[in-house]
Amino acid sequence: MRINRVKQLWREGRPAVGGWLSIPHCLPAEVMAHTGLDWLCIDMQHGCIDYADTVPMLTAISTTGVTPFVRVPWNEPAMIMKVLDAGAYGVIVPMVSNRAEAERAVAACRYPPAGMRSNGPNRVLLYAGADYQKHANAQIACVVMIETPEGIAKLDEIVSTPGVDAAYIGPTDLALALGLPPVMDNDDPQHVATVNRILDACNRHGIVAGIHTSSSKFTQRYLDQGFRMVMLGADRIAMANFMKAEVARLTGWKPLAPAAAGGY
Ligand code: 3PY
Ligand code: MG
Repeated sequence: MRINRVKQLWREGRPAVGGWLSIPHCLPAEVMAHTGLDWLCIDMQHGCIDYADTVPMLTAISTTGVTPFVRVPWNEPAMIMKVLDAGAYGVIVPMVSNRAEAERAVAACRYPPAGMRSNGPNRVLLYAGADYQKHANAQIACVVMIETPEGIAKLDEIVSTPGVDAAYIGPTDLALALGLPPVMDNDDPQHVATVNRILDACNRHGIVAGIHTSSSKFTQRYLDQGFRMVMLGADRIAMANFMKAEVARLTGWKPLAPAAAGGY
C-alpha cells in the first residue's frame, strides 16, 4: 500500500503543514496540490462540496505526493466510509465532544476487528494499491476536532481514545464555545490558554495536536509550540486576499464594486 506520508512524518515526530479546499472543482485542488504543502483537506462540512465533487478532487490531488484528507460534514459512519473508499488517507471529524463520539469516528475508519468499517474500497485501490485492506487500519488517519464546550470539558477522554491519531482545533468554533467572537487567528488570552491546554493534553496522551489558521504568522507560532498538523491557508481565502491586495495597490483608478469585507 502507498504509505501515508503525513502519518510517517508524525511517527518521526515531525510536523505536517496543510491547505484547505472549499471550492467544488478539481482545478483548485490540483493547483493547491502544487504549492508545496504536505496535505490538503477537502472540506465537506463548510466548503461548497458534495461527494460527487470530492471524488475528482481526490483524483486531482493524487497527481502529486500531497496526502489527501477530507473533513466530513458530521460524525456519520456512512460518509466517513465513503470518502475513505474514494481515496481519502485521513478524515477530519468535526465537533467531537466525548469518548463515545471519538470511538464512533475511530470505528468508522477501521476494518474489523478493530472497527466497523465495511469492505468496499473503490477508487482507493487505484491510489493505494491492491493490498489496501491489509494495511489501511495502520495508514488511515483518524482526526477528531475539539471545538465544543463539552469537547473542551472532556478533552482528556477524547484524546486518550484508542485509534485517534490527532486532535484538530477549529479556532472559530472554539472561540464560540468560550463565549468569544468567532475569530480564526486568535490572541484572546482565554483562547490562547485553551489552545495550550489542548496541546498539552495531546502531548500527554501521545497523539498529534492540530490546528487551523489563516496566516503564516499563526502557522509558524503553532509549529514552534509543537503542533504537528497545522493548516496554513484555504483556496477561497487565498484567492480573495491576493486579489484584494492587488486591487488596493493600484492608483489612479476607483473600482465600481468595492471589495467585500472580512475573511473567514
Ligand atoms: C473552526 O474554526 O471552527 C473550524 O472548524 C475551522 O475550519
Ligand atoms: Mg469548526
